[in-house]
Amino acid sequence: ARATVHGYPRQGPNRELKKAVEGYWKGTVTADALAGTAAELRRANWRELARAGVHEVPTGDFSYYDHVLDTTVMVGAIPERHRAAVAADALDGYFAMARGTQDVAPLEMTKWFDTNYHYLVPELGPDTVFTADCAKQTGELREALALGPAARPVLVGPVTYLLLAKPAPGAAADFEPLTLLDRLLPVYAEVLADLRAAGAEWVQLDEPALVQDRTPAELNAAARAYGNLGGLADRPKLLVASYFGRLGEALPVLAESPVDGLALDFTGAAAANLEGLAAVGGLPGRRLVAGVVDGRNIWLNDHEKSLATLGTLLGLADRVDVSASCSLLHVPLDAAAETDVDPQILRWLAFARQKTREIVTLARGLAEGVGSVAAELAANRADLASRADSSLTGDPAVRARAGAVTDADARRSQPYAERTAAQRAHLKLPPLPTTTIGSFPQTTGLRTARAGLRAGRIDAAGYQEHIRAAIQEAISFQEEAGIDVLVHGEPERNDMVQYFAEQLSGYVATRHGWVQSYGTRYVRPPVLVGDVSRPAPMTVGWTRYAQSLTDRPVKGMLTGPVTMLAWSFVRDDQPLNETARQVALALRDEVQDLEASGASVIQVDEPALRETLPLRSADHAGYLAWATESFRLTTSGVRPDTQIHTHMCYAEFGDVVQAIDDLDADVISLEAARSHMQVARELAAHGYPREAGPGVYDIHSPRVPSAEEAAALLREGLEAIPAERLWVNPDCGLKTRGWPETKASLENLVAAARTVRGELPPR
Ligand code: THG
Ligand code: ZN
Repeated sequence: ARATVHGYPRQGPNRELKKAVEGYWKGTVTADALAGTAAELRRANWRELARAGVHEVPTGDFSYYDHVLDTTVMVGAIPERHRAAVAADALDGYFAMARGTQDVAPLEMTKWFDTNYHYLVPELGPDTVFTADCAKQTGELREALALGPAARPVLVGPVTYLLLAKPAPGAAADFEPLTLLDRLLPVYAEVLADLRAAGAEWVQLDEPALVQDRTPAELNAAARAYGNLGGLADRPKLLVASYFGRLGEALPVLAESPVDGLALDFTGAAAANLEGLAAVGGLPGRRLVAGVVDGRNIWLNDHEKSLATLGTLLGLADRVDVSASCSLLHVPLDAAAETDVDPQILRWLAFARQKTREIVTLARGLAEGVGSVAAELAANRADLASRADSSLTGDPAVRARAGAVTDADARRSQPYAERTAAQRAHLKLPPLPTTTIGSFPQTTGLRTARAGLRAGRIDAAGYQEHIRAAIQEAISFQEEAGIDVLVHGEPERNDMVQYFAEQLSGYVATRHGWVQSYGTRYVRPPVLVGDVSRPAPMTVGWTRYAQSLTDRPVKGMLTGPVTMLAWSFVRDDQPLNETARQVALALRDEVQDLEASGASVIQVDEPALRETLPLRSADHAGYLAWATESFRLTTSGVRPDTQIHTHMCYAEFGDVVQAIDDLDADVISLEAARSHMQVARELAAHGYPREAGPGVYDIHSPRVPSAEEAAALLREGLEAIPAERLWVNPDCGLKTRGWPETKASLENLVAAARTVRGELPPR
């Protein structure tokens, strides 16, 4: 048995890659310097892995921006609108596809399965012509081989690549990219031949799309793809990898195909792959790469359990190697960098570096017997026991409270139809009320103040002065602009999940635990370590301060329990729904404190509700049940005349529209400007009975919408939703925008609302 990994964090210990790429965009780093930094980061990873005892290192997993975009380049599927830029300069063309330019829109970005990583969506049509461009893959393979270790190129597999694509502009909306498979396979064949010529013994083809529900036609395509590639004469050995769950009906398809090995996920519920593998008679004469170390959460591996799984697997394949379940891209680099985390807790955590050592230990234990790793196993047992026995993870008061929750606790005291009248009487808003989603521009002044506070250049009082000034500015602007329901603008929050996690007991925040979210953007997901409670109010002070500056209602702003889990590393020692319930109860206290301090409108955002939907439809109902219950538990302790808002950041929500209704929020704001109020029509078609604010201002671009444009969208919205239930707001928060365009856009939004109010029939 040998140790390997599917992929490694790309950014470097101090996010050197982010700095180099952003420097290149600004013009302060040359293309040569960027290439040099990137090559050095790759070499450092390979050296680190080889020194740790990894026998076969991955190559091609590195990316300047995104590995799916790299695959688009590899197969030559450059969209028509980007071809001139790519022809003029490959690197600038690459970034043009990723970020767009003045003249052309970028590729769309979306979530990589159920992770917090975003990839760039390939655009394919009936006219797409594929051509092989192997330079990146063969170049990186040669670099790694020159350093010494065995190396295995990792590619996005052809079936997953096509399943992740969308119809190109101009193609029919129902065009299925998978129909291009026969055209794509010869290009993969060429890449494989080139990689073999460059020295690859093995090549890994990633097919995570096969852990989702797949139709017989899609499974048939997978069988054809691997029948074809496996049958090539001039090819390296093929390792097909799947992860993020169990393969189910796709497992026999892959096991029967003429490939030389499979890499399977055996963590969590994907342990079902073990029975699946046994059911097909294993992989006699072939290689199995066993993903027994969780590649997307940060908890220590249970070595005894993993060795038991590996022992069983030994009987099911010719050769069993050890890896993480998926690329280590989804975890931070090094837990040892976290000098502020309680050492008692730190010993339970494994980031990429620690996971690599775990994999090496397990491979050695499997190859040479457990006696060869006795010390490591003893330490692992002690670390696990220290977590199981720790008083840091359990809070009897929290458990008692969560255990006593009843169905009634998660229900408002009055149904929507009754409480809406109370809210109208209480709030006295005009028809088509205007509001914003919550955040206002995070200026460099604010960011400098936050950095200054961290570095000790300014003290807490000085920092609070900055925040107060920002709130004053936000309130006076909104009053002048004539907005009806105001926000304080969230100047005190960097990342909202991080902000709340830092204040809740049971959560641990990291300082250096960066994980790539998209391109050069990273997040530091906090860790849910123990039972969650709220030692003190988290937002009440700032909201009350904002309310003291105005007679108009100021919305309280919170992040909901589902999103607090989705963007964190979650506990693996209790079911997700229990953690969700604890977070919901902590947030419920905040909601009630906001109400007690005078807030009559409170917004609880759930941008991650849709993206956290399980990959298999059989698991949807169970997830949506606890997700909606935890939202209602958060929001249902208020008076009938207190209005609960929620917000979600996307336009596609067909598969969760019933769940949105089940949240029982009074008002929902959604993205809609780009799709011309499509969501308003979908809500109406569903019979959604509550108030809604489909966005009339696309905040994803600095463009200022005119008042006429916003009014036109509003009239479209009115065709689906009656005036007494329609709100006027932007698509999303304004954190990433600048003040000048924000002010101009919101003034136009208010003007549009006034114009359209004037067109309403008298009541
Ligand atoms: N917070 C968290 N996860 C998220 C989002 C979020 N996942 C989905 C989506 N939003 C991802 N979007 C972004 C947008 C911007 C940044 C990261 C993810 C970003 N990051 C800064 C950077 O890399 O320079 C660092 C931010 C910081 O200092 O914390 O700009 O909103 N949790
Ligand atoms: Zn949003």
